[in-house]
Amino acid sequence: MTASTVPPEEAYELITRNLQEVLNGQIIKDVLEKNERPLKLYWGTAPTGRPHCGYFVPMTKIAHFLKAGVEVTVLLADLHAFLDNMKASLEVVQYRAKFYECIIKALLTSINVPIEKLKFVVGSSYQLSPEYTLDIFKLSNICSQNDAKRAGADVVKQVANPLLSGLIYPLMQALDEQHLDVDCQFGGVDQRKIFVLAEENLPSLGYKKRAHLMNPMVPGLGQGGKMSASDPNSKIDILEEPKQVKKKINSAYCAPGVVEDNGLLSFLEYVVKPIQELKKNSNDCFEFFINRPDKFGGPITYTSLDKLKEDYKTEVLSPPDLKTGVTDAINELLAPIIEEYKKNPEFQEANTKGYPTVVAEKSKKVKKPKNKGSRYPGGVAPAAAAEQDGIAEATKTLEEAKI
Ligand code: STL
Repeated sequence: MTASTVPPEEAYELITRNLQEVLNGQIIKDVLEKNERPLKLYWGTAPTGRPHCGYFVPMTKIAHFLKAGVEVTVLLADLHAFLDNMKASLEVVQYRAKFYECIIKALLTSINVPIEKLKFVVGSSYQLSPEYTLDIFKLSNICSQNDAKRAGADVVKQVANPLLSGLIYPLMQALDEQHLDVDCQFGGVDQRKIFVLAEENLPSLGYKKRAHLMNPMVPGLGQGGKMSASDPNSKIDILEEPKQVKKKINSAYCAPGVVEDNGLLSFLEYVVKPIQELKKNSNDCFEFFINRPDKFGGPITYTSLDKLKEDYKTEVLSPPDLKTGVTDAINELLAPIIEEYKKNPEFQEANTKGYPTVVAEKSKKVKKPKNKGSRYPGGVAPAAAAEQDGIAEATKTLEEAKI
């Protein structure tokens, strides 16, 4: 029995499409060419802040992997969420892991990706085993403190007085490749240093070196394409209601004529276009409708992203008109996910228990103290310092309220 019906070259093209970098692609090619079993891959995510529209970007890649016949595992890295400056308490993180799972399933389903073969694994289900623990100790005997620190530099939140957990985090991510029994790991290019740490050290433990697939970092909606935890408008929640989407997109930074680091244009390039291609089973297609007011030229449909960018650069297409089109596109993408949320009680429970909110008392607006690290005299407790991204304005988490 062959493992995949997709020819190896075609599968490799799909697997590596739109990526920024591939390390050890030969490992992938070998498995595909032998075709004795499916290629095994995992993508890890730490269930911390609320998933936002940026999540569509890795999802289109997961869609490519599944289409290529890859056996895909999503790691819900609950212990990593805990280790990263306690971005989530162990109690609440279980609900967040469930919430992420529901979001990922609803999101993939909404773009017509069959998910029966997609596996979900919660990190703590195997990371507390004696074998895994022993491997952490073995790795800690061959990696220097400096290696571990540097590996986590782009991923672990950098604070004034770093905790030991920030050194354990990258070691565990490297070990996940072995303990999830995969051929390759996929992640953003921000994971690169951890990927290299894994490649350099797993062989010393008698484990095989894995291939690594990296997505580019996609600009968000804030100034210079930045997504900022302190600016709720720079992130659009996956469950955001249409009115809020409109408000957030309207306040997005979008300089006229500037196509570089433009979060709205990036959304079209890395989300809208790949999703349309997936739906139409095509390598290159694009159709984008803008309900432009008559006084500015009337409704228009672009069938080429390059033409749209060109028109934006020459200011034929204005920021407000681009925003109208993107708002409609996002609302169209989110509608089926919100619909699923409204009819799925498990999804709702994961949301309310994973992200409990209280209405902030408007009169008592206290200035957030500056984070000088948790061990600084009078410093902010790590959980508060790392307070969540993407929480609706006028609300704060219960965890924060308790402090
Ligand atoms: C984040 C944000 C993000 C990626 C990750 C975490 C990755 C976490 C992870 C943990 C363990 C693994 C692999 C990946 O084995 O973009 O908060």
